[in-house]
Amino acid sequence: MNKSTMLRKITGATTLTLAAAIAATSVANAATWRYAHEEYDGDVQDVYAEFFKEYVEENSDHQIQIFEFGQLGESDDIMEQTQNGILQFVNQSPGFTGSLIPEAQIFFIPYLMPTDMDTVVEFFRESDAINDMFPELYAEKGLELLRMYPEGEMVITLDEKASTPEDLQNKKIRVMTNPLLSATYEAFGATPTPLPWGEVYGALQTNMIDGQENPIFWIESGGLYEVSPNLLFTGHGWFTTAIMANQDFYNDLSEEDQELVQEAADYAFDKIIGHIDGLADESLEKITEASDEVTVTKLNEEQIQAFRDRAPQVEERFIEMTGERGEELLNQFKEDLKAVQGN
Ligand code: 6CS
Repeated sequence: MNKSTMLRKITGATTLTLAAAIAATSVANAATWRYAHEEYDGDVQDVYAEFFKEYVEENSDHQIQIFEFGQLGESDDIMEQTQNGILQFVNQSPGFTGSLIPEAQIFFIPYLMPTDMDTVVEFFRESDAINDMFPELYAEKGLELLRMYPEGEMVITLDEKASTPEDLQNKKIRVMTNPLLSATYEAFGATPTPLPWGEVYGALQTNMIDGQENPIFWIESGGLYEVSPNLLFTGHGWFTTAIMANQDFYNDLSEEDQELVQEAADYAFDKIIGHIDGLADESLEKITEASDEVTVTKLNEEQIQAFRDRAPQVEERFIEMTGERGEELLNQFKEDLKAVQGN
């Protein structure tokens, strides 16, 4: 064997060994990350999760395994599993996180958020309260907050038509399990009934409760209109949600993987904004086509004012519950809102 053949053989062998070593490392580094959310196939949180998965899988060797509502329990269960490190990612809404992080209840101060979708979206993109202050609050609970995003405007559904706070007297309205949302419905004149999601349809069907609130797409996809057919548009808030990671898991990721996760969250955010655009109108159309029983009441400005007049007491309750930090967050929230509303 001449010298150059020998050299080629050695170099070839080294290259092969190196390639095998690199392949082995990348397989060893390729992980399957578990991600749970609170909704069903094709709902907003599921669409977000699918876009997140698509980005991660197209841009790395990692895989995302998505768990939908019910596969691992209720919303509080998937949060606990994430805090314990069993899950790497969880999508949980402030409606439930509010019992863990009281400041997250800010989304339940009625009439704080505008109704116009473009303004709401710009607020989520630009707000310092959302993008700088909230991550610190979540970090205290071992959570890396990746993104907060809106799902749709809140609509009340009832057993009877209603248009005033007086009409809500003695109505048992299901709320998500945070105390401030109960304060909102007390202020609106109703009797709030906190329940986890899994119990809502049955409770409406058996008249244990008289109504509930949710965005229209969810009222349609969950068939809530079948058992709670009178829709009331009060314009009092948006259903907001949040995607986060277990913080120890996130901190142990390489810089490259942390960037990948952040980029995936941003990619899914842009996609979900496109997805929710027009979704409420489409869902309302499906509902009215599917049922003759459904009534739709959209309050006018004067009627809305009767509900809005009751918002200050809820804001006071928020400050009582959260102290100086909550007040600081609220001030920043309002400043950020003013900035986007001015545009
Ligand atoms: O009302 C609820 O509890 C549920 N609503 C929506 C829109 N998503 C998940 C949540 O659990």
